[in-house]
Amino acid sequence: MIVALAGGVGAARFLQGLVRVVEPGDITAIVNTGDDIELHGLYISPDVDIVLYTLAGIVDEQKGWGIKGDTFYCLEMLGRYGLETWFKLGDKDLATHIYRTMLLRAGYTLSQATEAIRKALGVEVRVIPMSDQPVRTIIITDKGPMHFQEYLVKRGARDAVLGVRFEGVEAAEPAPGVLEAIEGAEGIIICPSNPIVSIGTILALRGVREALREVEAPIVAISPIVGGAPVKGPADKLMRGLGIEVSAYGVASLYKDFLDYIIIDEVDRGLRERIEQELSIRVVVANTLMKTLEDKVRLAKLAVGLIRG
Ligand code: FO1
Repeated sequence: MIVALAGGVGAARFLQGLVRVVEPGDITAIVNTGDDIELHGLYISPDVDIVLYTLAGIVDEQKGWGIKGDTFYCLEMLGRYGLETWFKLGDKDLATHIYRTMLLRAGYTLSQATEAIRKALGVEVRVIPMSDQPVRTIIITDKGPMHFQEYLVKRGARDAVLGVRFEGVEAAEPAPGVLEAIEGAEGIIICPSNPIVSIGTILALRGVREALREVEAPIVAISPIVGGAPVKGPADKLMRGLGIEVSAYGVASLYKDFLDYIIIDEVDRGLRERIEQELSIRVVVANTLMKTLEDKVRLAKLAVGLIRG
């Protein structure tokens, strides 16, 4: 089994390549749920949905989230009732959130609800939300603490970041199967996701970092930072806010206690020696931008090649 630690868009794009290199049934994706939010009485799990929609072939490829060709009539109507509409929930997307919320109210755990959605969408990759208990990523800014989606989507990541808090993480457990998947993995891939609020959340769960340190299987990360900037999202602002160098070196430093290999982009070739010498992580230089399906497959082949030797 190949295990992938995943956030949203970057991870989902990488997984599109991975399913063409490894049997989908031999892949387990452990997905961040720190971004989850309740809006309009519905439970929304953005990263889980991004991964599921992408693997089901129904994602809006341009945006990387939501369902392609979706309409927004429900949201428009909610706006007429004076409700907040900054989080763009499409009509089809809303069906997922209604279904998930129904299942949760009926007593399903988040991982059981995710499994039901996965099956209905015909996704063969095993997708596990990182925890069945709530963990909320709170960004501490100069305007006060706020939910990650409020920081990113509502306020466009414009506030100065002073810190990050994972509310509830002490009480939360990794979801059933998370530690077992890591312990029994043939190899582990840290997807090109935000190292603070996507992968960092998963690593903050009790026992996850320890399991990664102890596992014998190779662990490979793909840097989401290319040429000093994230391919997508606010990783630079968050890393800078926490005093972490915004580079592939900075990413590697966050994983240095368990990582065997990091794949960095050709433009970052100059960081190779520093990462290898200071952090003792082997560096592979490649084109990491995933524009076409061929790019995704090539990157997945490289990562799997490092695992399989
Ligand atoms: N991202 C946005 O930038 N704007 C949105 O309005 C938005 C809506 C949305 C709805 C459903 C969903 O599953 C994801 C959505 N996202 C939106 C993406 C999401 O907020 C972030 O990309 C992830 O949480 C980051 O990992």
